[in-house]
Amino acid sequence: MNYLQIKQGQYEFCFGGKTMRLEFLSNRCFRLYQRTPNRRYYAIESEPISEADVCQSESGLEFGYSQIKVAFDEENRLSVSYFGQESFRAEPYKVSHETENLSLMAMEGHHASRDLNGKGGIRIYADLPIYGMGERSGPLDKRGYDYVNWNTDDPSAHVDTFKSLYQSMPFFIAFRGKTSFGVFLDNTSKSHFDFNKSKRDSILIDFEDGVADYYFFFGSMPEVIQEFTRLTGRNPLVPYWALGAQQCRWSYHDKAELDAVIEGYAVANIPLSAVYLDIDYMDAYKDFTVDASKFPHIQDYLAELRKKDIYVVPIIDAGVKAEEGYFLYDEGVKNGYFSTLDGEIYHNEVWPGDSVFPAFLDEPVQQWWANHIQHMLELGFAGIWNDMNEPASFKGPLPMDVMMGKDMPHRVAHNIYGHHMVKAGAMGFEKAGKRLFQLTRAGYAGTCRYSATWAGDNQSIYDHLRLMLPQLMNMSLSGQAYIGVDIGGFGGDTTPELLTKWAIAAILNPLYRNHSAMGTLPQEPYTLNGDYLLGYRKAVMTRYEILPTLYDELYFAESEGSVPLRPLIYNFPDDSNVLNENTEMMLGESLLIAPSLFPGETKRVCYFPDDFVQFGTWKHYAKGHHIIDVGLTDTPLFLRENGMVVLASAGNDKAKKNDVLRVFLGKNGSSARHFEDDGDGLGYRNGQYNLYHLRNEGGVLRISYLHHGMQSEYQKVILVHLDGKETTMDFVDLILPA
Ligand code: MIG
Repeated sequence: MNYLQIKQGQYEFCFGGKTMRLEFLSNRCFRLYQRTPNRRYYAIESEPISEADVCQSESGLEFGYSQIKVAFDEENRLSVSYFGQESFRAEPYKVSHETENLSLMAMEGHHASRDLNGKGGIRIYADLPIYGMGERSGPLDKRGYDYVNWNTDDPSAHVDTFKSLYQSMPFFIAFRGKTSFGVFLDNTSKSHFDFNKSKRDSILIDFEDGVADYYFFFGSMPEVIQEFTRLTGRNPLVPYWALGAQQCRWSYHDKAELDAVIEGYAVANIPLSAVYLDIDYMDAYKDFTVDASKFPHIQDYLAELRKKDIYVVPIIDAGVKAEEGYFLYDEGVKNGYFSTLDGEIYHNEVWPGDSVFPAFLDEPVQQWWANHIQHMLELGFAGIWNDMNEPASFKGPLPMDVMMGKDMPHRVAHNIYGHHMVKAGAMGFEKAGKRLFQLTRAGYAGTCRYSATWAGDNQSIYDHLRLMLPQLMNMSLSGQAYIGVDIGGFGGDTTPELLTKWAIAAILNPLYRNHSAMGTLPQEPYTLNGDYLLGYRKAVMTRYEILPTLYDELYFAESEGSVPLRPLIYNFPDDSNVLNENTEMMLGESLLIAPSLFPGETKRVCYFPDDFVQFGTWKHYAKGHHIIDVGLTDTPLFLRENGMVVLASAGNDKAKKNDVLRVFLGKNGSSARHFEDDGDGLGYRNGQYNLYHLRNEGGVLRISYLHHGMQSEYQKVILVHLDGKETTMDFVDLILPA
């Protein structure tokens, strides 16, 4: 086979009838792609540099670097090995279409399962557990399912057969312990991933437009994810307040209603850190306006709430009201900032009625939007909640030719429209010099650089409580760190039992936000009574004890690419019991939750992959299956005995750190790292933080600095022993000299 060496480590040859390039980006990653002039990158910030030289090229075509070998044969087959073992074989692939007439079936409301006109693709011969793909319905292990990457706002109940939700993440991990591999197709057009569904022995990938651009990653699951996020980016650390309890509803209509919510929490004695303003705070649903008849003197009001440690996050929608005299519309029209069709500004309908859509893919549009976001932040809003950015539209989907930026038709811009909306938003935070806090509904690979994600419109049904775990775990394994779903369920009426069980099941979720839709029964926790209220409060208070670990994990996610919320298989890759564990989740290495996911249930089976002790009761559970209590006021949260967990003091009701460091010691030899900074601002990026190494040496806690960049706030240390007994010491007495 012929090939061309473009430069050191970069080769060009013909594969599947296309001119392809191959290059190694590291000893864990190679890229196989169709070279295109003027290619732009979105998931990654710029074209990656091949770091590696090829050390071998012999018969047929064989390239290798470090432990990765890639061989191509005359039949266009590709075979990859890692550490001397075959990793997978692959070949170019094109979807063959079903020829029957499916229109009658469609008339009855059925969907043909495949509706792609494949332009290219790849068939990978592998039959392994599959994780990742971002925000999806269905189980943790995706084998046997297929998914379409096309950001979709479908408010009907998200069931296992859904192909698409709001985000597109063309990335997955094929799990095989230390020699797992990951695949990322960096193509923003509609693509389709079939995991051993139509062909039992294969993973099929195809796409509708654009070109082939595959990245293959190798190593253990954590290594594959780390390498993927090294390329596509990571969620920056959120402010500490964002870890507290958050309350939302569509909508709190005015100041009186919002005050009542805050008061309700106070009376019920449940901590509250943030509240959200849904679309009705705006004047006629116009972005960047506040209806002063509902929220007078918004700046003063926000400042007043801030004094009570309540942060306010307003919604911003992608659709802009088309109305002359509205500043945003006028500015956009004047400067050509809106998406166009055939050269004219394209209109559709969203909440404000007749609406237009910023051409977010253009840099000047991003700058313009960023200025308005900056203004919102300067008013005192603490974050931005980005909605309807698939983009959603009421009068049918946007035509495929709508231009969402220069040379960017909807067809290829769709999946990255929301991505660029929050990119613009993040620029606004930068201009304001503030630590980033955004939520987005739509997204693509790499979007987490700019925004965190909540999983859109779930419903108040037990199926969606159960969906939460595998959905969040797979988002996590796709490199999204700060994530959550609406606690209690968004659509439909929740029940007291469902709401309380949800609050418990979500204790470890990075985003802890209760939200519900217009017209549904009130869902704020203070509307509960009896054991429901007790259970909800206890869940929140428990969460407030684990805030330091949550914050640590989010810091490590940004700085090292580890995963905060984890399926058990991430921590226990050799334990085949947990390959598809959909009902338990871990935070970091040592916290495990096994919540009730059914009505009426008070006991359930829990599998412990190691020895654990229950939080609060300090009951010991040896590795294996056990029946545990999951009543309304039980706390099915467990600490690993071979681990150490950094906690806040019992009774902590503030989403900020204080002068007490509380540490569950675990067994002799357990250790942890802990991060301390001032909880907001950007100082930590300039070294203003402390990183501690904590170690249990024969029952004695030893603390040393891994990084010492600020004066520590800690005075006291509370040691929590395996049996729950606590001893208090002075912080200075435990610090080892440097
Ligand atoms: O079409 O702003 O997912 O969280 O409350 C509904 C109203 C529009 C959808 C979001 C939801 C939000 C709602 N929005």
